[in-house]
Amino acid sequence: MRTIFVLGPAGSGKTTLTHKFGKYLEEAGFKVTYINLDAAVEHLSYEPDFDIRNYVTVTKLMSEHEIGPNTALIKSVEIMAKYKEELVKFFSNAELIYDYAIVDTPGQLELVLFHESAVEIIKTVKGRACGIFLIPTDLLKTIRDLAFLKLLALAVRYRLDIPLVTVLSKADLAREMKLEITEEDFYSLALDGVEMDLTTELWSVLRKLEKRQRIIKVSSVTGEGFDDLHTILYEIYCTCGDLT
Ligand SMILES: Nc1nc2c(ncn2[C@@H]2O[C@H](COP(=O)(O)OP(=O)(O)O)[C@@H](O)[C@H]2O)c(=O)[nH]1
Ligand SMILES: [Mg+2]
Repeated sequence: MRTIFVLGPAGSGKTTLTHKFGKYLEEAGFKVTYINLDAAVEHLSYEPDFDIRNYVTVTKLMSEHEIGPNTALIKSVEIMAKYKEELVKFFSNAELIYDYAIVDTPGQLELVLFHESAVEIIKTVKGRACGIFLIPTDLLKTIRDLAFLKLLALAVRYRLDIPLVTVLSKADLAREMKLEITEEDFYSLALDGVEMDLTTELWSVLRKLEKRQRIIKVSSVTGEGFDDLHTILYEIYCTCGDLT
């Protein structure tokens, strides 16, 4: 079984992609299981086979402990980690039945990245896991946005230590979108007020990324890019050896 963590900033389309890409894989003949790790979500468009809300919900934490949403979100991730064994059990049963497990992660990316408990959950399936990192079209307006989000994708990969496919989500919202950064484009940011030393250092990282990392455009509304996404995921699993 291949486990795909769907990651990205709040509102980037994680839940919708989990649902639609899952259906796409099912229509292609694969057996897919859906996992929801978002304890704050109220409505899901798909039916999860494992739902963290059976163990913890942010709404309940807020009323039981009389705490605000941010404290409750952090607490929910800590509580989630206590149910790690349930998830491990779920994965080992699912392993025998399904080809793919798609994991919808908490709305806020920082909950996944900043809290060891969330990273621990990903580590339980590490080795057979990969991630899809969503950059929503509506967040991409300038070269600086693009550079920042590419560097963020790299930081996410470093933090979670799993292979990561970077995807431009909601591609149906903009037909023309430049996804490559040239040296000239990047250095023009220095004219725009970004410190030259920082520009030079970041460019040396980005230059290598530009060669290696292809961003694919995906829309969960039109299904655009799903074939490409599937191919790239397939390649990741092949190059990483036997992850099944
Ligand atoms: N146009 C468009 N909207 C999308 C797409 N994917 C998600 N959305 C919308 O973006 C909003 C946030 O999506 P959601 O899946 O809940 O994001 P999440 O917070 O990352 O789970 C919702 O209103 C979705 O209908 C897409 O591919 N195209
Ligand atoms: Mg969501």
